[in-house]
Amino acid sequence: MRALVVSIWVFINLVFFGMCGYMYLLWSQYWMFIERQTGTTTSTYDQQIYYYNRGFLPNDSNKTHNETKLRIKHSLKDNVTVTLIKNSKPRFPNLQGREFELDTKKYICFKNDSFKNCSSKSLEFKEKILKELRRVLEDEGNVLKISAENPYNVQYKGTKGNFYDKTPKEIMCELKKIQVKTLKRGDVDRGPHNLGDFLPKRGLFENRKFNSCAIVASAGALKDSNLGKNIDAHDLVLRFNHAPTKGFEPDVGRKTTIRVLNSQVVTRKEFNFLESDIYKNVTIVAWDPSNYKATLDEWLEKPEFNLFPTYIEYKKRNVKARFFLINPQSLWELWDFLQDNSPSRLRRNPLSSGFLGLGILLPLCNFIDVFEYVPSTRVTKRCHYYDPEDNPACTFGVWHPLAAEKLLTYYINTIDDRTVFQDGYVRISGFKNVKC
Ligand code: NCC
Repeated sequence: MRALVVSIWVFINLVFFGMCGYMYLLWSQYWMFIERQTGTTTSTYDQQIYYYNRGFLPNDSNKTHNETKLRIKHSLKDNVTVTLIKNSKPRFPNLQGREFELDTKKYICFKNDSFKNCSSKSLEFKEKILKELRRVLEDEGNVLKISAENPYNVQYKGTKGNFYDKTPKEIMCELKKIQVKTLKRGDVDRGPHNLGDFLPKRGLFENRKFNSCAIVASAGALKDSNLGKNIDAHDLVLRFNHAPTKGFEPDVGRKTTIRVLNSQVVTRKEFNFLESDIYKNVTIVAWDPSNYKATLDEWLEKPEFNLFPTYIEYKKRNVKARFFLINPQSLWELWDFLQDNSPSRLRRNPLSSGFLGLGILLPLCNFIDVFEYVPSTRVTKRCHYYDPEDNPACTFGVWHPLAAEKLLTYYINTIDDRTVFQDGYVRISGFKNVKC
């Protein structure tokens, strides 16, 4: 009898405390949601989104509204009213946990480190960085923490999966089905300003194959990396946007075969696209996102940044130039692939140029070394190797689903962890070597 009373007592207590815990969780989530709506959150990643979109932090009151407009990107168009967020303390503990500790020096191997010691440093770092990427990915999927903006009207109808449930080979086989297409002359029925007349007759490197290819992410971690010679030893080198080589050769090399540019770089005055030498004597591949379901014609009529006049002008000035435009539908095919293989909801924004670069090279190369995309022990808060600005969002992602891109890229990597986390590159097999 006594045992029965005790059991009932324990049971009632369990139910009571369980319910209290559950209500506390709901309550704290609710207040975090309210804080987000009223713009008083201090979540590190939310601040970074703010920073990323506007170019300064919420409490940086020196910036004027005009500067704000200049730095606004993609979906936040000029008529957005920007309200400065007050920097307040959260009323409830931050359930996201601490920001990633970017003091990664202790994981760097030195000459006098034994092989074993270096391997364990690499392993420790790997666990830390992957955990952080996973945390960001989970946060992105939590609509209570992150805004559920959907500027491209993405209507994903697939089934979210988890790449960990598949083998790297299965992932590669799925990826192999996606063809990143560039527009050819016949694809466009003249189009705006007779664009069709200026497009190349063939696709990008249609009849060429390369053995070794390098993708140079523009990450701050390339600074002092001394990777220049290694990068230049590849048959093809792909770089992004306005990332320079001049003055940075020891770290990033001097060879450039392809430059992948987002449409801001092609269209905005500050990048001086038509004049700058950086965009001469290289193959250029530019991309601009369409709406998720848009047809090619709809995009041609209404690109996000109007890159066609500049495209045509460039082709007029450089008749033989190899300048390609990505078919925007390929961007969303890649996005679908990533969402099909990510357990949580991805940001409804296009992938970064980095993952697109990989998609472009996979059919062309025997193998691809991707430099400082999966962060190595050199990672700091620095955004780019060519610019002293600190912004960890560039590495972990806030606008593009970078965390998902990087986790998946690491999963299909074929080289040892020491190379990935100490030397700073992953190696991905070209499609030719993937037998499905
Ligand atoms: O910064 P960005 O990217 O030009 O970098 C090119 C690619 O390198 C990888 N990267 C970069 C920095 C970092 N710390 N880690 C990284 O892994 C990413 O894969 C990235 O794609 C872009 O993708 O085109 C992007 O372009 C910039 C910007 O438009 C251009 O640099 C021109 O100024 C975007 N930033 C802003 O618009 C503020 C960025 O969102 C994406």
